[in-house]
Amino acid sequence: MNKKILGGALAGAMLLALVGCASGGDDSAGGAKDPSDIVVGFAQVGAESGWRTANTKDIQSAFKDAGIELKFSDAQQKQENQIKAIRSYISQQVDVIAFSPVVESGWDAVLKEAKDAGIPVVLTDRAVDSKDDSLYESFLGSDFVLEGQKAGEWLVNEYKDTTEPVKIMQLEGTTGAAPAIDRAEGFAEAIKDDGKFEVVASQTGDFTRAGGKQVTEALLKSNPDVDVIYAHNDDMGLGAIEAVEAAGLKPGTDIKIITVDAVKDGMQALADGKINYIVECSPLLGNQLVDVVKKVVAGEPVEKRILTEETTFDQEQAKAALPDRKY
Ligand code: GZL
Repeated sequence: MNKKILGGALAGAMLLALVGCASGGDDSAGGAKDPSDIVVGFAQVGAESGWRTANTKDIQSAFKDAGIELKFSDAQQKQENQIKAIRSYISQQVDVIAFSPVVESGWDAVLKEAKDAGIPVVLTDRAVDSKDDSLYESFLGSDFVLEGQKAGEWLVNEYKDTTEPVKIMQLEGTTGAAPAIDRAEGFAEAIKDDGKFEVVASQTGDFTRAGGKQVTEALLKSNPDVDVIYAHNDDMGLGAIEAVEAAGLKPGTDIKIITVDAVKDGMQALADGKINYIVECSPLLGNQLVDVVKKVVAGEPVEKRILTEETTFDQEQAKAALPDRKY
């Protein structure tokens, strides 16, 4: 290449480099972007429960209202599918990756790939057990241990005037999932000092209605005299109701049922007296996630742990709350 063309090429390259920086092309340094220029990749767990459906709907509508592009994937409750989706978002060079880890473990490698690619990650709903919290900007979701404690505390109070043994069947969420691990831990913590309580059977129903029904049918055969069913979510509790009725028993009366979530179907069963107590777990994380994404893109600080507000419902409270429930 002769000197004249070489000189022109160098000048052009320098000009491009300047323009690139000037137009904010280098996002790694942060800097507010118009929402319409932000692209987020979201790797959802699946569509296993009423809670998940409500969570997906809320996140999609929040990003639509914010004018931010949301690439969305449904992993059908398989970790390998979530990892594939995250890798795809990395190759598409999205501005932020958000996801709800289906299980706690096994994320460090792919989260390091995102970090090395300069793409910030936000955890929503469920946590990871990684020791390196530099792998994500923030974890936005409920305190599942507290949810389990609230369920156990209601049970302790419900049986405070009896000394008879109380046999409990526990329907666990997805094996290895943070809400399953933590709700079991919190519940056990709350009942441990009262010797009349015994968890006589505990098995995963994978957070689904079908799983709750199948497991309850099986466990009732081997434990026909259980007094209480503690289900880690409404959907498994609704499946348990079907199994209890098929066994000729009255759910909420012959066998008390406690669940977590407070989705519409669960609240209706509570109002109808088939469930006795529900601990709320809010799926409405969309607006908070939009807020975190905007701050992360703008290079503003975000809290490492953002808790969601939630309450509890007994049967009377459910009747009053049902007309206004959003999900
Ligand atoms: C809890 C969420 C759980 C719900 C289930 O935040 O991860 O997963 O309790 C859902 O209904 O399947």
